[in-house]
Amino acid sequence: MTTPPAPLRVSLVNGSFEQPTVTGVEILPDSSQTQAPKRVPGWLTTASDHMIELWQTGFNGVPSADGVQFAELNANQVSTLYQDLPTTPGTKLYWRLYHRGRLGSDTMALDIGAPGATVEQRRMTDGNTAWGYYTGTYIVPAGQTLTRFAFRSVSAAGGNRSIGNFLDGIFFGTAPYVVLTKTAVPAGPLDVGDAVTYRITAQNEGGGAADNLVLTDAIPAGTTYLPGSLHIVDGPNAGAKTDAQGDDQAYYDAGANKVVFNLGNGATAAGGGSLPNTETLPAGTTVEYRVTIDRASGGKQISNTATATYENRLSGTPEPLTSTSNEQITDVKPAADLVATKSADATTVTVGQTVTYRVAVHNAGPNDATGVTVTDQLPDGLAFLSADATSGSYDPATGTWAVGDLAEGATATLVLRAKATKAGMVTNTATATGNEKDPDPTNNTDTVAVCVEPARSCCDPCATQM
Ligand SMILES: [Ca+2]
Ligand SMILES: [Ca+2]
Ligand SMILES: [Ca+2]
Repeated sequence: MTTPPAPLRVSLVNGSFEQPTVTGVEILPDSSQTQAPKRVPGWLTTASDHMIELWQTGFNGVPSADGVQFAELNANQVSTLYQDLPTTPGTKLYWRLYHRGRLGSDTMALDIGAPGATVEQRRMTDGNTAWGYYTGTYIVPAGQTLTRFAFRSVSAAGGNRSIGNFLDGIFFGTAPYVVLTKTAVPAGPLDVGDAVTYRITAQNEGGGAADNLVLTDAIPAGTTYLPGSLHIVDGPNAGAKTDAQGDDQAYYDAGANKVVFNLGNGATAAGGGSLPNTETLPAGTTVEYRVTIDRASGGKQISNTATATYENRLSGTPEPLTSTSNEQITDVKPAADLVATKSADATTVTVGQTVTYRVAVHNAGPNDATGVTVTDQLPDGLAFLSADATSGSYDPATGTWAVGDLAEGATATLVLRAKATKAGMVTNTATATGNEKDPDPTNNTDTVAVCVEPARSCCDPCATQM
């Protein structure tokens, strides 16, 4: 079953206050002030002047908790900093953030809910010597298609509510949600023996990163893995990978007949890495490998799905998750292995005698054959007498035996008689062809040689001696 579509992705914009780049401290317009040349993307404030205060790490001796910038909740006024995000009711949202006091212990509240009807989720008090780290979850209530995620200043050391409450490294969003898309190139229908390239793209349509991302693809039934074909086409650590296990991020497991790719930022031979959501680079990662189509797949379909396992680490305990790709189906054209055999009843004859050839064409499968033709032109020195075929007919003018259809496992035979007209070695070949792909062309031809000796006359002195 294909993984169902992701719930609406929720992901804060500029949650770590890294944009725009500031020097020291700057008080800048919020994201509603679209005419301002330099403003803070993503964030809105209830302050009437629409100003937000960003700090560069180290300013006044305060280091950032995440990245190189952070925010002070109150710029010029007591206010609330927020983002409104479209949400799918019933979705579980995860949040985490860093909070710190400025002059002493500052207190702030996290409010989440419909705009105008937010509910306090947590009250946080932190001193000015270290960042406090907080995490939590929130289930979007029925009917709530827009959710406000808001920070409200409650109190600040020194009594000035327009100073205090540093914020950084905020995440508020949906769990990671990996979507796998699989294609086969070429699309088909293909022939037995053809190579197929499977290409699988993993994208994280969730909010949080997909951690420990491992993609596994069982080699589809009816195909054989083509050694040396593992490749990370784009994404972290792109390039060719070896079939061996333990030396790089991918391997072919011959015992289980599957390929395994450890993917994402920081992936190694030992395990999967982290794939951020599609709004963050890299926006996904693509791998490929190749197979050849087995003879047994003739006239059938090859079906293949890939699977990814990963973890949601947005809350304390990693939550294991799984995604399955779309089912990729490739049609395989029928194939028929025709086998020609030819023999002569006698391989030594005398001029004037009849040479009897027995020609057979067998269909070794895997599918029924159509339009089967055996070409068996009588060579110089043999004059056609008669032909008896179990199916179809033989045309001595062209040397073509039009067999017609030949079911899988069936054999058609032709008895071909010719008169030897001159002495010498006569070599004669039969070659079978059909409409279907022949997976083994080496057995389509058979040759027999017949020695024609000179006729003995009654006047021949040699003959009279015998
Ligand atoms: Ca930051
Ligand atoms: Ca390898
Ligand atoms: Ca053949």
